[in-house]
Amino acid sequence: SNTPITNGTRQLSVNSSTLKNDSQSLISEFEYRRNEIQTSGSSITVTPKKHNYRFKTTLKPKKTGLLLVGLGGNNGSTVIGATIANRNKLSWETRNGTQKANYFGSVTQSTTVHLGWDGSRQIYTPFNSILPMVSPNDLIIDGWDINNANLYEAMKRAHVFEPDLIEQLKPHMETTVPKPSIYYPDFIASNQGSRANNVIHGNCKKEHLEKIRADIREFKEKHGLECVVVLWTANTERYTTVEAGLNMTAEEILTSIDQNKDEISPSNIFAVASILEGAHYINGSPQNTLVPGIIELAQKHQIFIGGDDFKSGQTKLKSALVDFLVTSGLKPESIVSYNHLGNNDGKNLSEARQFRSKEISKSSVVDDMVAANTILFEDGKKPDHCIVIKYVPFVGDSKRAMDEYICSIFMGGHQTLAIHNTCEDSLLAAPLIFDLTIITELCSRIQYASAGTDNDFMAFHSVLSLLSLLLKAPVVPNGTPVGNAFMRQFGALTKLLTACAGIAADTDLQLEFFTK
Ligand code: NAI
Ligand code: DG6
Repeated sequence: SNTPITNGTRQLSVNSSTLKNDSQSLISEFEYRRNEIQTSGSSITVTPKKHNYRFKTTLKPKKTGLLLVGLGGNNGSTVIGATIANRNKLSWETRNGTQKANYFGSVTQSTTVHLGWDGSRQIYTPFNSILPMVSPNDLIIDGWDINNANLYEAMKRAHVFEPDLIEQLKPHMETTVPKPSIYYPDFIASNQGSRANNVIHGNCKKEHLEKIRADIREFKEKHGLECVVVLWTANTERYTTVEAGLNMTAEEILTSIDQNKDEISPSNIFAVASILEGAHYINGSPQNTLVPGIIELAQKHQIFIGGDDFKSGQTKLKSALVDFLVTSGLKPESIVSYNHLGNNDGKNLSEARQFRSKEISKSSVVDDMVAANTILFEDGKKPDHCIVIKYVPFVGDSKRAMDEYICSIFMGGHQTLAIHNTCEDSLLAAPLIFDLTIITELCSRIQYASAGTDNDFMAFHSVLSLLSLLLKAPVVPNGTPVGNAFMRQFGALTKLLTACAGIAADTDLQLEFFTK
């Protein structure tokens, strides 16, 4: 097909006999090469296999709405302010000069993908030019918060944007007040109590569920939306109990809500409400919202769910750096990660149960890289890995993350790396919120089938593990390995996009340069 795919001002044409473009959808044939492995003791048998897939991608992005739980928080107000600033091409004065709105830090908006060599230079194309995607500028955004500050006040309270930008955004934001939300004090830190002045009344969890469902329906109808994503960027909750009779099956979770059980958290209610209303649900915080019963419910309703916890700064770097160290044959022995921050997230995490949720999600990120190298980690013992988070109000949203990595190197030596990362936390997290939404919407337009058969096209698994790149502790379908290594995750995403676009996967082997 030579029909170009157009996204904004960019056009990408693919000449391939295995691609059909009927102007409504693309159908591509893809040969997936994957080794079949058998192990027995210390011997490994590899059988190269080919699997033929067919992908069907609807070309027209859906009109998409994003509902944020925690809209009045630092991330929520930054997300909404940034879309307004970009949509209106705002620029503002800082002490370092004039700054223009951008989407730096967003994989979909600010990265490129290698396509090949045109004879004189390497050719890369923007990530969002490979397949049509929703622009963050076009997202309709609203949401809930337990605090009633309007979004101008919320933005000022956040201390994320420069004063000149905040004042330019004021007329766009001061009229928006988040919808009242669900507050069960036992789930977030007790120091958040004074913030809870915008709550849905009553103690009946079933009624709370119905209220949130009605909010989602009303939002969808009001804006004529074809796709809604509900994303939790509210306070980190404590873990909830996971046990038979409570939340292990779809039926159990619905019954537990009916029975008003204490262990049903606000985020459980939001996830269930979303699924029942046909809205995809993403958990940007570390708590274990996506219990087995919610996963089963999502599968029944064919809704995407993703989680847990945005991988924005320290953990993102760790997921690239430890992969690099292990791939270099160096053995990380000790990883100590300190954080101090002074925003409301830090305040909430200063209590033990909420800290514990975050400690779990920050700690699991090196496991796959350690397991990948049995030469370095012969005895299977993982590196010592310690996470510390302290609340220091003065630093506000400008989080300090300090890491010390100690590696065993050649002949008994040690290499110590010390990293100091200072950054507005929400300026790292907000771009991920756009990406999570945009990739989820895109995946709702992609179907796959086994090529050469009459099998019907099917949607991806409800647990959308492709979102792993953006999440610290990826939730994956039962029995699937969790991958955290950053570039492998990025590769999985870009290879899927190019496969859907009919572009033969670039192996990165670059044979043409050393076989001349
Ligand atoms: P924040 O504390 O500024 O915002 C959270 C908002 O949620 C607050 O406005 C609060 O009033 C509201 N809230 C609490 N419970 C609620 C409920 N049940 N319903 C509706 N609203 C509720 O926090 P921030 O910095 O925006 O972070 C949000 C979440 O994202 C936190 O859980 C944080 O751990 C997580 N996160 C943040 C990252 C970052 O880089 N900023 C990265 C990774 C995760
Ligand atoms: C302290 O670590 C606060 C947390 O909410 C983090 O800022 C957030 O989870 C980002 O984590 P990371 O490890 O990706 O920087």
